Amino acid sequence: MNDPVQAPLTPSQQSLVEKFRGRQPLALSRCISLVENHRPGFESVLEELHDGVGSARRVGITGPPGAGKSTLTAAIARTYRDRGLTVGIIAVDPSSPFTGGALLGDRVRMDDLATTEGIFIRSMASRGSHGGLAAATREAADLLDAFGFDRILLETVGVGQSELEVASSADSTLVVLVPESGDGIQAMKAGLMEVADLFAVNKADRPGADRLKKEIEVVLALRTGSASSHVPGHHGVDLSSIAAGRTPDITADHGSVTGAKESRSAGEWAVPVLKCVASTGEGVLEIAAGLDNHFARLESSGRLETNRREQAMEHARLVLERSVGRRAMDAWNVWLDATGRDPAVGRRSPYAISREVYGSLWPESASSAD
Ligand SMILES: Nc1nc2c(ncn2[C@@H]2O[C@H](COP(=O)(O)OP(=O)(O)O)[C@@H](O)[C@H]2O)c(=O)[nH]1
Ligand SMILES: [Mg+2]
Repeated sequence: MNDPVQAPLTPSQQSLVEKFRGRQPLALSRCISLVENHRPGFESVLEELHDGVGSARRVGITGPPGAGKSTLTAAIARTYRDRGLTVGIIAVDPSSPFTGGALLGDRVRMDDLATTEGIFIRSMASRGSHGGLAAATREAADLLDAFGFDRILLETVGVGQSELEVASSADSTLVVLVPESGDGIQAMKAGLMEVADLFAVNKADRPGADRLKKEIEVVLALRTGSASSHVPGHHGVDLSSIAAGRTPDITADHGSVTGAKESRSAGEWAVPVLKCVASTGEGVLEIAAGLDNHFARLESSGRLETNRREQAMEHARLVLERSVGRRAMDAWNVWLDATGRDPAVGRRSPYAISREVYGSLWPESASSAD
């Protein structure tokens, strides 16, 4: 059965880790694949490399599909590269334009190993299992961090619950919206207001950017107002719908993904709303500067340390959940092989079966389970 003690590295994993430490891009790529596909021993490799984690700054980039996240991610990466910084990018999107390889020019393609430019891009498919996406992207980002990238950008495909978890697992969360299609309303619905440390109003070359910027600012101001008053927070629902000039049903349940962002950012951080045109690079320097400011605020307020500790705890919880689940499935398969084909099994309740398997999982706890 699974031993809770971390398995030692196989000789080939040992050599992979050595090449990783020697900063060979191919080793980085192979480590990410190992982790992404949960191949045997992937946690041992992560543990082995864990010492190197912690110096990169992480930015989550989220927003509705088509808002220009990939374009903006590439543009931000370019500004970092111009400053001599190295950048690792994870695009959680199987259909990401990165797969076409066009965004950063022909030199840098998805999964390209051309780190000569100081940029490494990796696209990851979203996983179905509960909590799987957050853990998988976290671990891939840890590898980029341990490899030595200065900045890590995590782009999500949309704004579902697990994607917001991914975006807000970074140090700073950038939310990208566009003037068309009533994105301001969408933002309040999807809980984006809660996770944003900075808003980018992209496609400012199109009409309506100023209006959207103002809309977001009004809602942010109302939220701040309600946060500093002594009135229970639920009335924010009405305020945000008034701000949007819509009927009050739209934000009936804008549940927070990560808890109050106010406390995550701390230090009275005023969330900036910045216009940009990602496709031309206009306004992108300001966004990069805004992210720098946010990080500086996190550091000076002590919030960086607290956030990272909380994120590490959440990661540990996910790893535990994953280990227990794996062990349970091992026991399940053993039980199924031994007993599953017995016709009498169909007459037993699922609860009794589950209890029996559970008992084989932790034999010492079987007697006290009932
Ligand atoms: N007009 C205009 N188009 C843009 C801008 N930024 C991105 N786009 C285009 O919008 C489309 C979607 O961009 P993409 O980065 O793939 O969006 P994502 O789905 O959020 O990652 C692409 O055709 C981009 O070229 C912008 O600032 N202005
Ligand atoms: Mg994209």
